[in-house]
Amino acid sequence: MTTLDILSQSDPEIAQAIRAEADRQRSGIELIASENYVSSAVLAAQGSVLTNKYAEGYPGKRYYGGCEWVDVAESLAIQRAKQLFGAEHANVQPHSGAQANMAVQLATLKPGDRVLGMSLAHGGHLTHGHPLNFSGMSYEIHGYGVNPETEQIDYEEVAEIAHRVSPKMIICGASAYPRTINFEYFHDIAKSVGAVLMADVAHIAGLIVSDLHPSPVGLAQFVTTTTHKTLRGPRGGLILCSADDAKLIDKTVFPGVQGGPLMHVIAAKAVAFGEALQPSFRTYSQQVIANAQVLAEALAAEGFRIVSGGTDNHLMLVDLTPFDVTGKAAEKALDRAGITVNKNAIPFDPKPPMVASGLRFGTPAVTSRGFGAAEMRQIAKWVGQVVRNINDSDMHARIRGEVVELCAGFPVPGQPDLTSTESAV
Ligand code: DSN
Repeated sequence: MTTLDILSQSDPEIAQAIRAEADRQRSGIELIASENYVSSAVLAAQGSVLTNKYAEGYPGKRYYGGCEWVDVAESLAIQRAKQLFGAEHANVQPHSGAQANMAVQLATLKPGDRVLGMSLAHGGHLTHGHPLNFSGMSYEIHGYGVNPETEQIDYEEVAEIAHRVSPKMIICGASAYPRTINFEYFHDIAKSVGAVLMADVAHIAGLIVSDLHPSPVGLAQFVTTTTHKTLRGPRGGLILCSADDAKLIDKTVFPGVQGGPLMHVIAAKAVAFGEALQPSFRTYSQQVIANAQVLAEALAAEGFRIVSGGTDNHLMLVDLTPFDVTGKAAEKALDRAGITVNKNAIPFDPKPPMVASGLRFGTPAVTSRGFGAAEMRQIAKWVGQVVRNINDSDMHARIRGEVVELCAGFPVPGQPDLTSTESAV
């Protein structure tokens, strides 16, 4: 009897939602750039009895008894994170990337301090200073974006703004930026204006630990990341810093912004970090990038304009303007065809974010299930057909059938015991 069978008996409604979601993940093509499929080992740790334990504090210094085994798990997670990123200190407790960013900002800034971050409209993140986020509410935010010609970060412009506004903190890192980020340049700019540099590498962490993207460790005073995107771990956050800043960061995460750590998630982080330390993870990351490049070229061949002309990492932004279709309409139509993406603003987008002129595509999840160049070319063909025939529901349904057929040949990692009895497809 599987754990899901047990759940089916005690809570059939939730069990059915999980089965249907597993079916959705298995039978569709997942191209959301921030998603991935974790291994069975990561799932086992996350779904374990460690969820029962309160462990406020840090290994060896807890406010509760009975922490000897969760101390083992957290110590392993810390040691593996340090090894993976080559960092002096790791705090593995942030529940999310947003909380990791909040902790670093709270540790280093006072309300009203000036912060320079990449604007969300050009690929940044809510926690880098959006007015509706704690960062935008607490600090005086200044934004930088991409150059209108190259659609890439204009480092000279960043330097010019930094000298003009003298920020206390500069944030680099992005959620929708397909090009290599020059952390040395950001380090030099931050140093020249005396700003703290925070690098949020949530999207590219897996590429960094695979030596396929330059690392900000040693250049940025603080490095934050989520653990569930290209890093392929459980949903959560991580902060890396020097030994000198260790105490400051630890006390800001707990008790500063969080209470009890999620020990089951921390154990799953340890498992994922262990997996990322294996040579096979680098091979996986190489394939993530290779797939992204093939997909970008094949989408361009279908007539799509690829923002900045291509990709260096795991994602690309596609401008739908040549097709006179919105991101919102394309996302819905592709969903009907079994292809999951998200609408996304393109730089200088005249449309509001909930409509958007573009789509963001990413290859971490499909690469985890074994898709390669041939599948990327096939996906681009389907995307072209759907977007050219945006209102043809019959065609979308036909493509959905073909998608299901393709997906049947590529098992999703981590789901051996979720075989459905009630298919959602
Ligand atoms: N929501 C994430 C993404 O999709 O990139 C960022 O936090």
